[in-house]
Amino acid sequence: MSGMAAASTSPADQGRSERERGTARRGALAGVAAVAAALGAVELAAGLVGPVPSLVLAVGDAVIDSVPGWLERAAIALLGRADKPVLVLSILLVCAVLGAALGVLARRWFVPAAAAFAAVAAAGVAAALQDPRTAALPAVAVGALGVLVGVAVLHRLLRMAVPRTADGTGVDRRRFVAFAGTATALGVLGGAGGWLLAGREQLGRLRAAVRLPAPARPAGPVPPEADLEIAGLTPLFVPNDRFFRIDTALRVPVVDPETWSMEVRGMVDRPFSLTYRELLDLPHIEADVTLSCVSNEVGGDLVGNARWQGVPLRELLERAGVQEGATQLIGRSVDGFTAGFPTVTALDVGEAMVAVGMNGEPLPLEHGFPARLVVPGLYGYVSATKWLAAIELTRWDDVEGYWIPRGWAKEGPVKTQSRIDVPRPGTTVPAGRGVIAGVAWAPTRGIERVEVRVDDGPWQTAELAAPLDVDCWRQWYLPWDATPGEHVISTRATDGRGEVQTDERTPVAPDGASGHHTVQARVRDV
Ligand SMILES: Nc1nc2c(c(=O)[nH]1)N[C@H]1C(S)=C(S)[C@@H](COP(=O)(O)O)O[C@H]1N2
Ligand SMILES: [Mo]
Repeated sequence: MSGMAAASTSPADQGRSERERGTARRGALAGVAAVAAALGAVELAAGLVGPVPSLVLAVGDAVIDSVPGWLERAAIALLGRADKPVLVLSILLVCAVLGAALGVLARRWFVPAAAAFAAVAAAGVAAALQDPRTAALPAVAVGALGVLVGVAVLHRLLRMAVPRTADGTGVDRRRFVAFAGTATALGVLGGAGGWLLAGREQLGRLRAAVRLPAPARPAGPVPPEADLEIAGLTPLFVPNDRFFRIDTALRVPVVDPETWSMEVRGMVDRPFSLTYRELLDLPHIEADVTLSCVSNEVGGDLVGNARWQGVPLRELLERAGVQEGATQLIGRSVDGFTAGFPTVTALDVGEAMVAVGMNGEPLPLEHGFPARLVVPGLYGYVSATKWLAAIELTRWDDVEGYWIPRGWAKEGPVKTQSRIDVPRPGTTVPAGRGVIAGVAWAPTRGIERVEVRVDDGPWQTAELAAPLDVDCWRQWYLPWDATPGEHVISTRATDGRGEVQTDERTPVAPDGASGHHTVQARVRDV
């Protein structure tokens, strides 16, 4: 009895305060989950919408702009390059603490808490509007979305968290934790997604603002006879958004051209580096070059042709002064990918270049913006390094490019190939006057002749489109009087040196597929 009397609170009081603590804790959790969900929605929407920056980063910018200079310098001195991540994490932490406080508050005073939530969002929007690139209406909409999501999550969670009966039953902890956890996880995912999108979005704008200089040595005009424009035939120049893409990058490296630079280094007398601006200011060439992947099967579509613009490798190597014995040129990407080929190729093939332009535009992000290598006559895996960071001169045996230890040949010259595009394999065409058409390539050697054979007939010489350059593929066609039934059509090309494409079938590994492309065509009676 005395013990009871000594206790300052009755068991009933104790129970109540425990319950109180329990719901306060759940209120705080609900607030944090609501903030996470709201921020996720906001960041994802901002990333998707475009002319709205991340609100978190906007607040960060506002903080940087408003802290006194000595504090900023102290932060940089203390944190170094971690200053920005630390700032962002601090903002997220402040948001979480604010959310927890609002969650506790909201148990009793929901409307004032919701209003405070909206005020915080408004502050974020206001910070975003400081950036002249921000569009006002979408920014407000993004902020409103955040408030909506946050307040809805908070409301839902509080209804789950606050006991409906006096004895504290009616709270399903499992459901509460599951809902809060899901909201938080979705928020984190949304935030991460928005982050990735926003980087691309910003970069897209920087890229769109780039003006490529007029090339000092432009490629010639394209005569109309160079593109046959036959329905179903691949165009002479494959549009950038249809150009095949091959790389090891899970997500496209986001390289800011304003801070990017590339180095020419290794076994050279005068190593140097170039900013994007400096690269644009050097004399440019243009070249029509067909790029092929070593993984392209016979008849496959991992091959494309584009008009590339950039600075000849030869110029850069002469400036750097290649040393005796530097027999390999390694292209190193910002993401660590490497590809190496003989230095003599870079010196002999005048069109080998550090490319900044593709079909009249700055390189698309997927194709290596801001700069990549293009080397006519070599498969991409040994030559065409995208998102270029450095050109390194080494001895041939000292360094292996990314794919070499993975079972691919060290040297990768492109094999002569001819592909049938029309008729498409597996389609049925009407009997009568028709056409067989395709493309053939042998970069650095050129295409001299293409032949076509139907069933067991003789090899017939196809008509070739006007040639542009030896590095560029050529379209071809053969008028065909199609008779009803099943047919087997084959093609082979002869390169500019008179060498006929082999019919020996080899797999893509280790050095590219060979053999004739053959399609089955069904011709129906009309
Ligand atoms: N940084 C980087 N560059 C790269 C690659 C890569 O994985 N990473 N793949 C190469 C390969 S194997 C090919 S075939 C070409 C394809 O270029 P594209 O995607 O522009 O068509 O890029 C080359 N450059
Ligand atoms: Mo490739």
